[in-house]
Amino acid sequence: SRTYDVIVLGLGGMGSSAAWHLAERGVRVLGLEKFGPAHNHGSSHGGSRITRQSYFEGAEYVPLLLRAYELYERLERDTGLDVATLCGGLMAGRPDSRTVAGSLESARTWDLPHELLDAREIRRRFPTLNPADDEIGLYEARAGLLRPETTVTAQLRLAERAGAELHFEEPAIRWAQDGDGVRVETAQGTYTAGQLVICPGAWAPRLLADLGVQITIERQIMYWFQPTGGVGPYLPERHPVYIWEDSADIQVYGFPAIDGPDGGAKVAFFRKNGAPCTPETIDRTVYEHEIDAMAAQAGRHLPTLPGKFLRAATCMYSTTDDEHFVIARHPSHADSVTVACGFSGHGFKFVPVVGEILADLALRGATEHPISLFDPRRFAPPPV
Ligand code: PYC
Repeated sequence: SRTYDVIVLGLGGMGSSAAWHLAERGVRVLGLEKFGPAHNHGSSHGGSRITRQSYFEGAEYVPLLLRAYELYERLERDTGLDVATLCGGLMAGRPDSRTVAGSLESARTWDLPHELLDAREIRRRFPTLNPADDEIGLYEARAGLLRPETTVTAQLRLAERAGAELHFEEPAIRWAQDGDGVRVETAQGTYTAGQLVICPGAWAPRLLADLGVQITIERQIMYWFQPTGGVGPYLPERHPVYIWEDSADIQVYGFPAIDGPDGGAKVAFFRKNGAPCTPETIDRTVYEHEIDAMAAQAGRHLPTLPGKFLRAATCMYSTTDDEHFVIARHPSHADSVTVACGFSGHGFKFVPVVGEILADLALRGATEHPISLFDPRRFAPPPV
């Protein structure tokens, strides 16, 4: 068997970041990935992901976002790739909606630059958007979008440049603790290392069966429509990313048109529970009734958007019961295994900082980043 300091299982958004940070710290890294580089079988594809700092999911996330933004810049500088477009973002809904009130709380807690826009001002600044009179929006100029495939490519490139050995199309068959370290078996061979970092994405229920965390894999759909009258008003120079809350379980989110005049604009449901699935059983067909429901919901807020349906694609969320992440030493293998999973549909914007945290945990057993919210032991049954 071949021996490394650290093996990283899974080279999607989180694993490619871990491989990058670990390799830059000078340790011998092996990365193993079931598919090819920056593939579209998991949760890191579809051309765009929202990034934002006034975080309605909790003010605890903000310091991690501030660091992630620094790292987007480093990724761009060191690779020349176009990772982020900070075109601005609008978090819209009624003033007491979680999307608006939670974003405002984070903005105030961390003194983040933001503006509160009433319905009339939203319509004036962004003529494509049509809020109801009782809706408002928190506008954040530093919000925007990340290109997930480009981000993963940039992280892989920097990992390799720093000396990581990356094996694609080589799924792990099993991993196990092995003396003081770990052993990973694939069809090609057996590898050993002092430390294992597992970034399983939607494969978490199989690869982390003993973690003690319930993770539900959900089928999600992304849609692209060509707006009536063309993409002009949707170009990123003029159009923000947005998350629009209609009710506790209906949030629509979308992007400016980043794929040229014929590429349309992407829109999707955020918090509409997707059908539970596995990576093997997910139904990749998108049905007429689903497209109609998306067009109807998007049309309420962006009347010209669902002009013509162009295409749709599926991806997966890995959702924990409280929708907070899991990033920690594995409670049952605390000396040698670190895990990052359960990103619950809102993790991609954190990828460069999650890799930094994983490198800290794998090499030092601790990190200065605030991660107590992500401790898997929060789900442990209370002692009897
Ligand atoms: O985290 O901003 C986000 C997001 C939007 C849609 C899904 N996640």
